[in-house]
Amino acid sequence: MQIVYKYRSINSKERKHTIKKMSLAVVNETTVTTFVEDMKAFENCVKECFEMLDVDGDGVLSRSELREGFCKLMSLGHESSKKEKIDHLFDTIFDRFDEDQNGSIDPREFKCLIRELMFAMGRGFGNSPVLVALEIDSLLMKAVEHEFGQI
Ligand SMILES: [Ca+2]
Ligand SMILES: [Ca+2]
Repeated sequence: MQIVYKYRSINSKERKHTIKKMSLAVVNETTVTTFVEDMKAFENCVKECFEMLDVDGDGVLSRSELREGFCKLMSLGHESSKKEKIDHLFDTIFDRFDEDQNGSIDPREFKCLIRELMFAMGRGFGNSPVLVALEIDSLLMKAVEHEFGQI
């Protein structure tokens, strides 16, 4: 007698939907600063982020490209109540870091931007450990992975 396992294999595409995009981590200021000060790890990460955000691949980030990836990188979430606040914050950041005022962020400007934002986040945490929910692709998650020697 032959048994047919008709439904044995699970479609891998369906499985992907169940994978969680958030992760809990404990961070403090040192987590962030150690990462930013590790030139090699930090630069690799910045480069990776830049390429991810540069959707049209022209080597610079337009306002909309940066806006699109901003929430993800900063792990700000997507709640609509925060949207206005984030828009305002985003505009301020974009204008400040677009040093040559050409309306786009080049890799050098991007690195300064990420560096400052990371330090600002670090100061926000202070020295006592803080439990945060992080998006897998966020910069803080990279800092956490760095702390555990994974990158
Ligand atoms: Ca671009
Ligand atoms: Ca620029």
